Amino acid sequence: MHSLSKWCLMVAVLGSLVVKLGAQCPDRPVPGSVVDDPLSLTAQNGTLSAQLVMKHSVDGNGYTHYCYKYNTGTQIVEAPTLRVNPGDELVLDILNRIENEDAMKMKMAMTGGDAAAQACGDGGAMRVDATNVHYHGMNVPPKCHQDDVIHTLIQPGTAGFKYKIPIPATQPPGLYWYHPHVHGFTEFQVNGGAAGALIVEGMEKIHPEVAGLPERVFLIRQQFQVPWIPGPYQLTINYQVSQVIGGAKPIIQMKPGEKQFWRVANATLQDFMPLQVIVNNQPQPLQLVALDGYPLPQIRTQDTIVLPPAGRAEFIVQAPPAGTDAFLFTQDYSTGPTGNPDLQQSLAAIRLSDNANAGRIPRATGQVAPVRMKYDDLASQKPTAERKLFFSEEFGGTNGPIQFYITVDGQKQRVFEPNEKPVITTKVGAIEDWTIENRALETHAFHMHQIHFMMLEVDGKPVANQDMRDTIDIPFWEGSGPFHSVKVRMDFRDPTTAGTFPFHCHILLHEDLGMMHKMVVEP
Ligand SMILES: [Cu+2]
Repeated sequence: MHSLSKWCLMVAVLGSLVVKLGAQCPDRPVPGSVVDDPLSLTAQNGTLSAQLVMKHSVDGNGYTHYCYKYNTGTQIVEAPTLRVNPGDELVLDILNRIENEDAMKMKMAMTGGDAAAQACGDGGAMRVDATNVHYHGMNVPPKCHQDDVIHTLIQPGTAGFKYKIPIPATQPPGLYWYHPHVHGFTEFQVNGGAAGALIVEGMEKIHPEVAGLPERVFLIRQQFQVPWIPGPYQLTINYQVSQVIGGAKPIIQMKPGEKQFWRVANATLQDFMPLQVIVNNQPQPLQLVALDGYPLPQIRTQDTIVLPPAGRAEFIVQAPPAGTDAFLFTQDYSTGPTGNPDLQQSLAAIRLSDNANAGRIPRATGQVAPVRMKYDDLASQKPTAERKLFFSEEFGGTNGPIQFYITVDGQKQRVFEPNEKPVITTKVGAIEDWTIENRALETHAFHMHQIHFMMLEVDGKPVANQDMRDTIDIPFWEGSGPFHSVKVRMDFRDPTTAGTFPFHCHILLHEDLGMMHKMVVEP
């Protein structure tokens, strides 16, 4: 039902959707309270083993929750932070206990799922109450029981599914995140809050400046009352609504003058966020340490850090003196004539107090030896292939009001189908330069699975910083003049890249509607 009928049924079903189940998900924090970090689960003796139970409920305000529930033995918490070291194994048991209306299940299944021969997990139809997990940004294999999202389906009520992921010794330390990735329905569960942080430890070994600093983990999520229907939305910080009309703001506690190490994930559906810390109406210098989980070669100072949806930034913030007004803020961001409005708002107030919570403090490691990073030599390599891809949109058609495409130049524009053949074939060992152009009147967020890629050029001009990223914005076309483009370098030398995996727009509605394709890296 990859067609107009799906779209119409979706809208019709959602319009009348009232689920009368009791609360299955933990209560979210009360507006105006102190923002706490998520519970951290740490690896023991080289293994982080945990069970997460996916549940679903609708709160008193009509917002749908999807939650990764974790039982500590004394309490149930939502979406814990998973902390691993390079070389550890992550063992994650996922139980799908979504109980949803029968009508939803019947009407919202998407056919065209994979043949049984390729199925991983329970198989069956892609539908709103099936789930799986993507380990966003991790350089791990796109294989069943690891980071496969194309074939893995965990259906409600089954015995569950076990992920067993060896974390490579070369995995860059930093902030990653996990979230469901069932094609056609990714937006629903992420909209409901199903997303958590995944931290690869060791940043202080690359950047000793963060050793000993209180560390904070903030996930910015976005929630629409009705997913897929454009309209007002809420941003939340660690599940606390950031802007309640006439209400109190979330409170981040800091000691006056204190430096903290903040690890911020843009876990929104579609919000491009120019982040700032504002003190007395002035954006403060932030010491940027890492982007998308990849430590920068040198810490650099910026007063605005632009994060596309799914991007992460890790930076050192210095608290102002006592008695100062301070906020974590996201500025307006223009996504173009047909884009979504990304509105400025304060995400949290920073309250200065000598009694502020200390937060988690990473060990100081003492002597720091120079560390070689995974992609250190990439700038000097010769590409083995060059490709051009482009984002585009078409109005009218059979898959909803707008068709969203990402296309390899020279191929036909078409939306993703689960059974499609990969649109790009390459081999382990390849290094490829891709130019990604945006021919749409809307900014898109390009995301590549399994690897970080290197920024080379924007609009044909070399970038000042060749950052390693996994998600970037490709700015909209103004309607005249040249298209904007970004050139990046893809590194498939690591044998863990072998397999079939997707690249796509990380505006989740676009991804769900097919702005995605597969590529294959042959061993
Ligand atoms: Cu998009």
